[in-house]
Amino acid sequence: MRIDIISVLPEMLTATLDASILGRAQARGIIDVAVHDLRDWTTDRHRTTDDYPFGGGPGMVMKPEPVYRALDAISDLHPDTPMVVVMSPQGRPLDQALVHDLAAQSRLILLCGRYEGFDERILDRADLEVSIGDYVLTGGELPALVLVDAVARLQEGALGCTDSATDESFAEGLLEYPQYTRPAVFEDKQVPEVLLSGDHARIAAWRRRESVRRTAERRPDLLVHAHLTDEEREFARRIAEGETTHGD
Ligand code: 9D3
Repeated sequence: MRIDIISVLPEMLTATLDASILGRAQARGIIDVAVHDLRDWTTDRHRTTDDYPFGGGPGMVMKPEPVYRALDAISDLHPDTPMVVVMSPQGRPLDQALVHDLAAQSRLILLCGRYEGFDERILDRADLEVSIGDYVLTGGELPALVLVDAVARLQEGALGCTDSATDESFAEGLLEYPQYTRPAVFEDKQVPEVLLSGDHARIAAWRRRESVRRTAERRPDLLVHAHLTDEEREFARRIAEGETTHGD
């Protein structure tokens, strides 16, 4: 998979991309990420990428001409047609289902802004606008890195352990169960007895129940799409409604 990222702060991206799982995936040729400085496609002496908004108002707006030139030039670097993704607070919220769709593309171009917004004509070139959540950041660079990290770990061979990507809680629609390691007793806190029992059926049943419990307590919104038995759904409903006895 090939990913091109356009930004006026390219150094903010390169440092992170060369490190960690992304650096390894890049070194192994699983993904090829290239970072581009938007100013390379400006033509004026000051390498201007933003301007005042027509109609007035606060902040600056990203100019269309450098972005159009960058998209044309970067598209031509590779034979496949890229999916153009603009990182924007107004975008579709990123979730694991969208990450899977993006990971299936052969090419992405990610456009990051550092301004109050994009000239609307830039968005005519976007196949998709993506947000990483409802909080205010200073630009699209960190969201682009989040997207690349999530997409890269789904590429074949990017992970150390091959089934880690499929055996994840969001795939099941439930939060993960509590985990423990040694020692069995730490500061008077005992690891649940069932986990020391060696009874794999009982352990699996306990973990499943704790996943349902946690999801009902912390993220009841996820239960809408979770695959639960009738009994699990009844258990989850009792917890979500705040009943005090959630006995096992
Ligand atoms: C406070 C300024 N805003 C209200 C008029 C608009 C605004 C413009 C640009 C708010 C944030 C930004 C910069 N953010 C991004 O470019 C961004 C982002 C984000 O802030 N949160 C979550 N996902 C994303 S994706 C891109």
